[in-house]
Amino acid sequence: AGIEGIRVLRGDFADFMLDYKFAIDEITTKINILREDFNHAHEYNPIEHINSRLKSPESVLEKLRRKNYPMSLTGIRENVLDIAGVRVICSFISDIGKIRDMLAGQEDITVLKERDYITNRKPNGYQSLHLIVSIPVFRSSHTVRIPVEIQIRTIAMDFWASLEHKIYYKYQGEVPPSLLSELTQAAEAATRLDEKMESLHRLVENTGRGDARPGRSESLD
Ligand code: 0O2
Repeated sequence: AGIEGIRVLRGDFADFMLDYKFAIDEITTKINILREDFNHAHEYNPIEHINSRLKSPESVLEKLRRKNYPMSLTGIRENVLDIAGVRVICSFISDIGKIRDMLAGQEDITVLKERDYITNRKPNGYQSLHLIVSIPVFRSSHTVRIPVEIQIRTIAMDFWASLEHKIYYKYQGEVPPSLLSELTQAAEAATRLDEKMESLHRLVENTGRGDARPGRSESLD
């Protein structure tokens, strides 16, 4: 990791990284609460699953070097905003905005940055809503605000992104143009599938919840 990198890795680095682990724990808990509460209130679950990852010290240092950020804990804290990453996979496109608003509206969450790659998809076809938020982490001796990158996308968007990621790494960034064009087409197919699922979902929702289920009375809804 280089001499400076090794110096950074020593000492307070483990403690520094713990802040991000705790921030992931907090955001994950918040999302799990929203999932359970939403399900309780609406008998509908907008979240398929949640993943999280803590960036490895090696990739933190690699990013510092690549982007020429200062090699210090402050340099990392201020510039590398995706050390804590949480990915929320939703059932339908319309769930993405709901989850975003429910998180962004919480008092202790501050939205630092937002990138909407759904309205403005990337040229390769990548779609996802990215939020960089900050959240207070209460340690035994102090409180600190920690950035967390939250990616919110549908199952189809996630399916595409994970395959694209594998292909990109396999070709070490030099993906043959024909494959790139096939991938863009696959992204369009994913969008069509999402749109179809969204319209089916609306149709089912509008059919009248509970009507088709035996033993349920109107007044319970
Ligand atoms: P990993 O291993 O997932 O963390 P920066 O993060 O500062 O370099 P930027 O532009 O601020 O770049 O971030 P951006 O583009 O909003 O989001 C970066 C992350 O989004 C990536 O993290 C990926 O997880 C995901 N992402 C962005 N574009 C693509 C894409 O074209 N294909 C796929 N599969 N994922 C994408 P990392 O750090 O690259 O990787």
